[in-house]
Amino acid sequence: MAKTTRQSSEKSVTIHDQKLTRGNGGELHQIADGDTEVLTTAQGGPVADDQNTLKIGERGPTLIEDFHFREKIFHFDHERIPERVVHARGYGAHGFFETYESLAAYTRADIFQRAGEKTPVFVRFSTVAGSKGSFDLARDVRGFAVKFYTQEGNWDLVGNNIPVFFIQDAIKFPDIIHSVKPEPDRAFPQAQSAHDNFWDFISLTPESMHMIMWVMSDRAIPRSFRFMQGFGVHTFRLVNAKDESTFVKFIWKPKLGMQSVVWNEAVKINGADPDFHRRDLWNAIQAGDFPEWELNLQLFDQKFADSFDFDVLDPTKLIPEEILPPVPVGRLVLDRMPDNFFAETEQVAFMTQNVPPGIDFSNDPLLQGRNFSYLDTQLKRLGSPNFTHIPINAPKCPFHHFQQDGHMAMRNPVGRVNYQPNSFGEGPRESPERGFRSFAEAEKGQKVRLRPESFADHYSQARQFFDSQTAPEQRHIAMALTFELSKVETVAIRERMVAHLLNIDEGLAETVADKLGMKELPKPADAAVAPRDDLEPSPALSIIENGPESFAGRKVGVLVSPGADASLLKKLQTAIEKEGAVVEVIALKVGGVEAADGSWIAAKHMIDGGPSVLFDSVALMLSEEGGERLTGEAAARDFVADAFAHCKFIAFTSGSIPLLRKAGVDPEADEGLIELEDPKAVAKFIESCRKLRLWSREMAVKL
Ligand code: HDE
Repeated sequence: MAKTTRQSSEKSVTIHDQKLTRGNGGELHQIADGDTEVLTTAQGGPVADDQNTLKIGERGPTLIEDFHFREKIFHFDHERIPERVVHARGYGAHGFFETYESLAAYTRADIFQRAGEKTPVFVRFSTVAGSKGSFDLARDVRGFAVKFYTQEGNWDLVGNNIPVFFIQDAIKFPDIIHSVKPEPDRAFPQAQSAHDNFWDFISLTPESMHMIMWVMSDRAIPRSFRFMQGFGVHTFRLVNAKDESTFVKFIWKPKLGMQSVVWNEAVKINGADPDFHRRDLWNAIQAGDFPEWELNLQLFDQKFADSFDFDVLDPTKLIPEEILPPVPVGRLVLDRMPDNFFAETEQVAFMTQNVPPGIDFSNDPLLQGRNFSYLDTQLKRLGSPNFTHIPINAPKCPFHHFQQDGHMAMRNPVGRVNYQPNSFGEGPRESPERGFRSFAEAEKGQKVRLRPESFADHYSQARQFFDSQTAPEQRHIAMALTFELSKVETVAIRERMVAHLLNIDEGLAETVADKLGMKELPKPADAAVAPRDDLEPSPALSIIENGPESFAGRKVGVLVSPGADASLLKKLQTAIEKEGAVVEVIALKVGGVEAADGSWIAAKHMIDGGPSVLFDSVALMLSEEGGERLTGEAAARDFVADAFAHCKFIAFTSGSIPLLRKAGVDPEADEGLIELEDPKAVAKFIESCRKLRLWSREMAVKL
């Protein structure tokens, strides 16, 4: 038996200016002095020892009487709440919405009455399929949920970064989600649609084809939450004080323009930084570079709805901006991160049915179904009907009702009267004037389970979306479909998908079939309505056509070696920062390098920890000797080869040429490689960076 050795007395140690005391077994205790708070139990009892359980003798059994230990472990055991069944992985921020002009002609919603009015908001971005701990750059739809704390109650605009959806009726939601989630017997793949079940369901669901074009496009691999659009998806209604209704579609447009990554890059980012998107939002907000979006409305009346090519209640269709131009009505600014992720981002409860007076629903069957689901899901996740008592969910305007009691009730009514009508003259009353009045739409018809015929054209807008993409974007769609279907083991599913693609674009179908190694093309899928070829392309649907005009908000990775030119680096850094972008330095050692002039260049990453996929552009600032040295480093060669393959702009010093060559990159290959020979080259580099990527290189690198 090991012998217990009791140390003679407790010793004091100082670690990072903190005075700690060593206990009997050498464990460290942080002991309160006059200035610090005393650690307590949740019941408020002061704690003497937080390092050791209560035992009989030093090496004896633990006592059940140890209430401090019991409470600590009990609480820990219950720390998790169920993750969201969809959109589990998310990241949120606080901010405000500023109304540009009064929209009183269209809506009596208080938030839209006064120009310049600022309304507090909380926004949560998310992926859909992956669980809470999955990686950020999955190929997936992104949630874009906004909670406006208006003066007349919370308004939740629970949207996505894609304006259409997979299904037309809410009853199919559990099926589509089951199909994309990990397969139930094997519990994989995580956060990926590239598997049999998903494509099996999709290939049997023609109404998904429009959405599939979006999900296979670069929209599903955004560079940042800050560079993506958001959409309310459904047609909603605005209702004015005279109870007149106008249909509306909601669109968020990022001030910094749109940007996505390429798939090969996404795969590598997931390994290098699974938190890429949340880190990006955190860093931008902490640096005071507050992301902004404009809220745009597409407003239309019944006459437009009747004349439009598709049913405005069908959530698999959009209204092209060229046909119905969106009107900017306000801006959203995110300027503060939550103090606590769990309290706010995890516990926030968005609900489509949270609409203030003046905003109303349409009969879109998906929206109608959502209005049921979101309330229900909060009870499961947050565990009590009192989830509105949690500060992030509570309205910020006065509220009065007779709801009471239940688990975790935090606000309890005072006084005798908890009902109405009552004759004691107490408590709140209804207000027909101020209160929510549903738009009095006339409805008639038989009770049926039927899909309207006006929802039956599943291919025309899918084709229009594909036709509206630039050549590189079309290539990306073909490559994404090929990649995803290559992971599908059942050949019949691949064939069924190609049969659908034939109804969208023959060239696309042929490319995918060829890349899948299919010997012959299947027959086109049966279409309930023949796909149209007369829809004009809509340039608004392309990311590349709607990129930013500046490089602001982006990031340059600068690889340095010992002996680098510190003054050139300074010039480059100043120019990049003037553009509103950020520089991060990468070196062989994270400590940094000594520059040619003897100064010290600090690095943020060591080369293995800072691959070029984390940056929008790169600069190689290597000395002659340093350049040679780095040719022997696999991570340095990957840094260059990836930046080139991902069509990034690359600035380089002459000392970097050996590394470029070793990575298989000809320094004169194209105009995206910019040698930093003179100060003018810095300006040229920045100007190039504004284009984000040199897409013309893509065919040469054949990603
Ligand atoms: Fe959701 N969705 N959804 N959804 N959804 C949820 O609610 C649901 C749909 C969206 O950051 C859940 O609180 C049904 C479309 C976002 O917390 C759940 C249907 C759009 C978020 C739910 C849809 C969305 C959710 C899970 C088909 C874009 C995350 C957790 C009828 C317009 C919100 C929760 C956040 C979350 C149900 C379809 C967006 C289960 C039944 C279409 C952004 O209630």
